[in-house]
Amino acid sequence: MEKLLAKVDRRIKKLGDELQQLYTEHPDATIGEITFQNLLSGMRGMKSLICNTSFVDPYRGLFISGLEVPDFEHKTPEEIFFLLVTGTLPSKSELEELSSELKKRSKVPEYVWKMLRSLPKTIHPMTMFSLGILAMEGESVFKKKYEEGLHKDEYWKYTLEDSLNLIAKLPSLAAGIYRILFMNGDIIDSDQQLDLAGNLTQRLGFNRHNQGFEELNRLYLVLHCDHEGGNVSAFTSRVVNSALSNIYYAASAGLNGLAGPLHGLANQECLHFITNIHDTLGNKPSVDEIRKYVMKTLDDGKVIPGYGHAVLRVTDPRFTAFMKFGDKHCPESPYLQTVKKLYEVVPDILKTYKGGKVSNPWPNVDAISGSLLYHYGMTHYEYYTVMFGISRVLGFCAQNTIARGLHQPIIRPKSVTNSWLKEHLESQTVAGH
Ligand code: AMX
Repeated sequence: MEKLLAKVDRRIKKLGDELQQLYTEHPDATIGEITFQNLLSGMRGMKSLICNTSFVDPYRGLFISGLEVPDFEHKTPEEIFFLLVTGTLPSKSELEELSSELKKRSKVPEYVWKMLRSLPKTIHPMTMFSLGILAMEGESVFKKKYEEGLHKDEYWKYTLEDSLNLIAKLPSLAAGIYRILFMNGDIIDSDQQLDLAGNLTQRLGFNRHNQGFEELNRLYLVLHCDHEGGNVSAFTSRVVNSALSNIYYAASAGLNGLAGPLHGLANQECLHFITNIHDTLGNKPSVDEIRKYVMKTLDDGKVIPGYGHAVLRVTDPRFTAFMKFGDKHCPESPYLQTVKKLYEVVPDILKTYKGGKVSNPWPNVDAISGSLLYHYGMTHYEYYTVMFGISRVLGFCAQNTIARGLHQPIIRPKSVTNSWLKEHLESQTVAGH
């Protein structure tokens, strides 16, 4: 772990020095103003958090330390975690060190399986995933060290230590949930030779050489890793960890946010949407039929899953990366074909829908990801957000490690009441006159 620790240490020092210098030079700087509209619109666009793991450009999508999606889509989840937390891709020896650490830490404790097996089969896999992580909270090294009296400067080291312990177990935990809920319940052992994505594929019980399924899983674990700090799941994990609740609490909490249909559950919703289209219109619906189906969905007061975004204003480059994969591996898939037909009609419809109120009519990552899993035989679409979640925990872990290294305080914005607002706005109007 020495190489990783040394690099994270250097990065934290550099980021901390930069912030300190900026603050010294601009102590009274204004970053932006808060409008009434911000308060009403879920704080959309309000700059209120520092996050250096990644950045989302509205017109170019996700950046991780200067790399865009096409630059890193062929990397492994291990390389991506290293990139998120250190700001650089690992050298061969750095990657070997990280991979071997993860392999050593991959065993999920027996009590977790016992607890998961005792749950009703009606439970959602995301609930099991979140519970499984929460159940391991007692393993937190950060918590133990904190109880012994940990110096603030060391917080990040044990946040990272917990992060590695957690990340290492995620493929096993997630695959075990799939086996318990949808298969015969047998847990498949890990293969020490395999990386995170290989292990996930093997433990799910799929043939690892099934025409690219392992490659798809690797891409899946890479593309969903992080999307800066303000999205529901990352922000939740940041808030929870800012109270020094350890990474198990923070990851479980973040995943509970990811489980919402307007966020990570949208991939499940998309597949549901596509299978409903196929059930109603057959496996090869025409573009016109799809257009009518979309219009009816909107008329029924529902959203079109997989379309729109709080930050992006173009087609999500992660959508494009999955599309490239689909075109290479399964161009004839009826699911992929329907995704393409939706792409042909939905943006034009959303551009004028509700008088042009939809800020972004273009597809996000969830519009396509599930259809590829479905093609490979993973037809239990309730499970897709768990796949998203394994990857997103990489971002939670990296963000919180750095936040603790920078000694960022507990997150606590101010809320106001209607009467406060009324008085404030009225006093401004009087002042304006
Ligand atoms: N279908 C129908 N209506 C949509 C829409 C869609 N795909 N996207 C936005 N709208 C509507 C909103 O519901 C809102 O209507 P309202 O004012 O009557 O409530 C209006 O357009 C303005 O919203 P917005 O500024 O465009 O979006 P937002 O920033 O408030 O919300 C998001 C963003 C993603 C929640 C929204 O686009 C949405 O619900 N999309 C569908 C669900 C989805 O794909 N979520 C996944 C996002 C990516 C992720 O987190 N994984």
